[in-house]
Amino acid sequence: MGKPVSIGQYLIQECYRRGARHMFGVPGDYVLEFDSLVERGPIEFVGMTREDCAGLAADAYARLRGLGVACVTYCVGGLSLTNAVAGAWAEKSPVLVISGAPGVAERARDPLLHHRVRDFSTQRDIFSHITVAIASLDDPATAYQEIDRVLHAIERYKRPGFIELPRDRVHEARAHRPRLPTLEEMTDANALSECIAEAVGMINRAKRPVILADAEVHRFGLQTALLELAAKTRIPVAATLLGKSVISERHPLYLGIYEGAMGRAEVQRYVESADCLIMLGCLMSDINLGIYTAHLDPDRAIYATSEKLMVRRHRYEDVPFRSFFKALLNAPLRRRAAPAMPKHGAVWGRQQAPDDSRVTVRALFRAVNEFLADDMVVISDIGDALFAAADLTIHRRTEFLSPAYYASMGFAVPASIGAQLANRNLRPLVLVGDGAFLMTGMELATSARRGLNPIVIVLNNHGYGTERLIKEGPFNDIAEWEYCRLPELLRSGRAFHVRTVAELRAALEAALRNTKSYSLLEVELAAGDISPALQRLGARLAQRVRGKTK
Ligand SMILES: Cc1ncc(C[n+]2csc(CCOP(=O)(O)OP(=O)(O)O)c2C)c(N)n1
Ligand SMILES: [Mg+2]
Repeated sequence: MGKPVSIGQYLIQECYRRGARHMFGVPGDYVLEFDSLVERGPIEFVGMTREDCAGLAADAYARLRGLGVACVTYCVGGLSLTNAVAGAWAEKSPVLVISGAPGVAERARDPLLHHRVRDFSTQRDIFSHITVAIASLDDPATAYQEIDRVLHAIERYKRPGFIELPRDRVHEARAHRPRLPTLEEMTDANALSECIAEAVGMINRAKRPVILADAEVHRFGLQTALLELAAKTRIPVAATLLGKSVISERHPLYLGIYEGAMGRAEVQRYVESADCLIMLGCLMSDINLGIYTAHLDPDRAIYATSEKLMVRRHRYEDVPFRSFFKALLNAPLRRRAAPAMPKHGAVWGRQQAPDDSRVTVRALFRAVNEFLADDMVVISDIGDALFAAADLTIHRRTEFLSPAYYASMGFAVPASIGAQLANRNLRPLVLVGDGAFLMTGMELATSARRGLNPIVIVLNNHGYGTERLIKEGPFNDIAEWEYCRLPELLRSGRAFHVRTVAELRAALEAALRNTKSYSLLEVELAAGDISPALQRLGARLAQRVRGKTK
């Protein structure tokens, strides 16, 4: 502190201090000066083919490391990022967008500089709707505080933030002394002790409490605390679809995915009959709540997130999620007898289909479930790739990533790049529909360039299967690619065309051995072959689309 560093250097330094070792982006003249500063510093610039893909990679990176950074040029780059940033907002992912901008001096006569839309502030105005904090570093006197303010807000709410850096401010420098409040300073101690007393009384009185854990436990890095809480009290834990793998799915106290009537009946029964439901970091989204088939009674619930803290009908202000979690862990909660847990049925069938039979969704997911290894992170795109994956058993915690709430197609392939760069010990297993692959699958070019080795399974059911289920029509047909020729085009990678169960097994084994490049498995499925989870969801969605909801 105190030593003047330039605005650009300070921005890089603060991103690095918060865990970023990579920045994802595409260069452009308004950001080149900053890009070249990044190049000389400790953060590696990862060039992607498109800005939206850079945003998705930064999102996955953020979910695994606590901060992901996308760095792009003015408007043409930034505005292409908005959908990815909207997803990061909706699903609480701490992404920082850094956009270059015309220099402050260049704007004096209001010129029509290239990439400008309406006003020089238009890009900022748009981002102000989808980020938790924005700043334009026009004024060197306040730039450092502004950087801190945005990064602090991202960290506090696990939502994206946006910083615009005019190209003539990158090397400006001023001395500065920013100071941000600590967690203790943000916490109202009286409110905390009162709410903990109420929560503890309720939990200790309960005969059958259940914890329902969701994405915020993951985003705030509280997975170990969650395990301790469960181990200490022996309260069983269910997860939501968005929070899937927040706890190892092999943990003895793990109940399964709760998603109202969309999920497994035994999990629904167990969770909904609890006399105290401790909801930690839950997003009350339609998919998480099984298209609102969930029956969760607020009179029996403790509801804690970074934005709201309720014990039954009582609301407590100024108690950050992390403070509540820590205090609950240290509170005098009683230890219970080991609970009777519901038995998990064999979702994918006891036996694999015969070798020469055609691959079905069931056979595919059964094989993938067995194939999963400890060092894999499963990344599911929207479509049956996600719904079927709900029933995969994830071995360790935080090894399942998906856009299960915002549900924007095209997440998985770019996200696999962010995930693998966030943790080089993880091997991504990407599950993606043919429709979603057409959107962003070409980003495999970046995986190839960087020698990454994801195993990408394309579920080729010849079109928008999920949509077909809701309403069939020619708009659900898509182009048929020769997926297996991608390695030829990209001059790297291996590809396998899979039609039978035997071919599936052989391709998975070969992919596992191919550690040097990506492997792509095009799995040929019959149109109309869908997972049981999607069958339930599709029926429900179709009712809603037609306006018939109960
Ligand atoms: C960006 C985006 N556009 C459109 C949709 C609407 N949508 C939801 S699922 C789906 C079809 C997905 O097709 P595919 O990836 O082949 O998976 P499948 O449903 O066949 O399993 C579409 C078009 C969306 N979710 N996101
Ligand atoms: Mg499809």
